[in-house]
Amino acid sequence: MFYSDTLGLPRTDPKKWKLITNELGQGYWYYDVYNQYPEQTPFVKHHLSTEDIDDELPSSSYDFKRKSNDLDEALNKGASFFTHILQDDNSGTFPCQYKGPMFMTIGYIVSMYVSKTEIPEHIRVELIRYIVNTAHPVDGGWGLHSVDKSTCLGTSINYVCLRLLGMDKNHEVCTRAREKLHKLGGAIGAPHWGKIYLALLNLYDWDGVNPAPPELWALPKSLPIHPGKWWVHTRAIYLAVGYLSASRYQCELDPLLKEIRSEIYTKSYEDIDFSKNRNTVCGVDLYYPHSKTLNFCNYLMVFYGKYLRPNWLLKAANNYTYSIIKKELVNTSNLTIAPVSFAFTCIVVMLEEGKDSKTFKDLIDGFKYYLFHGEQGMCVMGTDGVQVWDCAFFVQIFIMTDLALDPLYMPYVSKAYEFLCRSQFDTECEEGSFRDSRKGGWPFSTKPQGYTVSDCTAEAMKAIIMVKQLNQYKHIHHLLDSKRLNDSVDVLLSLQNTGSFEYGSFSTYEPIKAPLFLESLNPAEVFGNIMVEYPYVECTDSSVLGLSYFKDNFDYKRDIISKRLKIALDYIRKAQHPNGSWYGCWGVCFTYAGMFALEALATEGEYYDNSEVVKRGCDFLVSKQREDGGWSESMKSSELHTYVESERSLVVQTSWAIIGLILAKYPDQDLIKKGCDFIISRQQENGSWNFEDIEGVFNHSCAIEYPSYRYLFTIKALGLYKKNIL
Ligand code: LAN
Repeated sequence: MFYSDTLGLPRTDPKKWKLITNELGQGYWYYDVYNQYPEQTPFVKHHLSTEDIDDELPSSSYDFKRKSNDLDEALNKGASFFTHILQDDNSGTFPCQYKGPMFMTIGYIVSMYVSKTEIPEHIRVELIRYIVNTAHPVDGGWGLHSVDKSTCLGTSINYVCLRLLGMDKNHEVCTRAREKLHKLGGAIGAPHWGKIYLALLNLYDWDGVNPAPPELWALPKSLPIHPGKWWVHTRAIYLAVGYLSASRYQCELDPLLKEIRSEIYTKSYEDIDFSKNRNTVCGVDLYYPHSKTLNFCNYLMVFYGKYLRPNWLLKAANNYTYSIIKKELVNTSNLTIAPVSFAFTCIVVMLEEGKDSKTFKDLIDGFKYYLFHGEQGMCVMGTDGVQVWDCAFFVQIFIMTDLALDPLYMPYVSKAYEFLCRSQFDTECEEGSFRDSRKGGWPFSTKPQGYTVSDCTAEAMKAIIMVKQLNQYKHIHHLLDSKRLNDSVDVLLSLQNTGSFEYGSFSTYEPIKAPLFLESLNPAEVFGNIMVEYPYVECTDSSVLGLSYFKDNFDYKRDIISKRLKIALDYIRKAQHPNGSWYGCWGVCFTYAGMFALEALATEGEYYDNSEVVKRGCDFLVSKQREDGGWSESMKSSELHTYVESERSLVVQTSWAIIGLILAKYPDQDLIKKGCDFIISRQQENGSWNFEDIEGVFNHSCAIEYPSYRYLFTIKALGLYKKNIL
């Protein structure tokens, strides 16, 4: 069944993999040995390079009432490629491998290992390939994300993954990685989450892991440090980690784990005093060092856990934690919010209900929605996909560029619209699960995942309104009535920060609920801004776009929306840096935020020639254009909070800059044309654009890929150029 790839590693047969998706956009990979499913879709053929699909690409004969030129051709070829290759028929979404972070796959491996659940052979082989293929080419280690330097977190956990997956310690890949790990001081300096994974595997002592007491959940709800006020991700992760660390759960020590203990440290395991290493973090990993306050709190919590906590209280706290976990499993159709919390939750469920329980088995089965296969192998993704987010942009961009009127693309736009209609939340969360109202909102990935995001709601709502304005789509307008759009507006308004924190702005999943200085309790060491919600300029921009589009077309709450738009725009203006840029938190970086901010300001009538803010925003972008007409911002900008260029210009960043400039009505059209020419020059013969560099980021330090961006934003830039300038 298996053969070897170039590195001599076993690999599965790419022709046998099928991607199965349901109508809510959830997808999983199936190794179809007996050919039970129809042949591979164009997406799979392209994604795994099993077949050349260039001959299948349809071309448009639609008359755009303009003479065909290079631009038309580039646009049509790009649109044809994107829709044909990436569209998935069942769901109407664009599947992709949402990869980059190198600390997700371990969660799957640990959950399987501690519960002694066997990993199917075809998955095991591909997980190994992914880890091997992403090793640092120079030193053989791994970083926090796929384009990072090697760090102690990345190297220790991925080394452990390979060993648990069955790679021999004398395999060249392991030898190199171990050497690197030892140079980094060994696994003793792994940051908090690394220590937690290792402790669960009995490879680290809980005495060396800073505590996360579950009792915090029992504090009065009004206190600012109550976990219910933390950022939803941190909340979900520490909910499960609180239970695990207070129970000090470790799996049984077996011969393999004993061997690994002797491999990952620079001295013998028995000689390590773990309690002295709670705060030991390898220098290269450290992005957000502990504050003195955190160290003091940790000291108190350790003392409390060791000498003061009665057993009955621990039990009661864990019971309460588990009741919240159960509610969250209902809220998220057993997915929890994302893969890190998911893995920790799996282990808690195993401890509470046993590995033979239905709840546990269902959960383990759910890992399939986080696992995604690709040419480099299989990995756990950052979320269960990018479905709603990509579809919302796709619909908007195809309408904005008139491509949605082309009969060739109409079926795709319809399907994506139908998917968005199906994906709106129509129920509320369980009582007592510390969740806000979600009815009317949209998630980032899929409805089953269960979490409303501000900008995803705004972009999806805007896409739906745009379809509803086109007569050509009349037959599907009824799928979402205006009452449901009103619900979206209500959710969106409820997400705006209107209290004393960052007035007028929007955050991600909830409004800010606790003072921002709580960040000084951030225990994760490798990320910034994880403790509470923060104001985000991109989320604010998208929300402005959604609300202003709604206000222009409907009467519901018009006055309130106008007032809210005003304070949101004030926030956007205030968030601009003195050099005219905006710092972007979810894409790379100033270019990404610049595009969103300029688009939001333009919707409310602010352009280059009538607004000082817009003028400065444009001037900043223009100052970064390169000789070849492109932009080249690197992920380093996000880490360092200052504009850093990569070696060569990049198609996605160039598209973002061009979109911002066109929408801001920047007067120098030659400059814009140069950017568009650059985008076209990088297009391949078949209409595609190649992957060039990682596009997204989170928590200031971790890069993540958005594979659809190189189609969506190029098409938008070229389409806007054609419409507004030519
Ligand atoms: C995402 C992905 C999408 C992203 C946008 C919609 C683009 C953004 O505008 C708002 C925030 C959001 C929803 C977002 C939040 C953080 C996520 C979920 C991620 C970057 C994908 C993975 C990441 C998650 C936190 C990973 C787990 C790691 C932790 C540090 C908690």
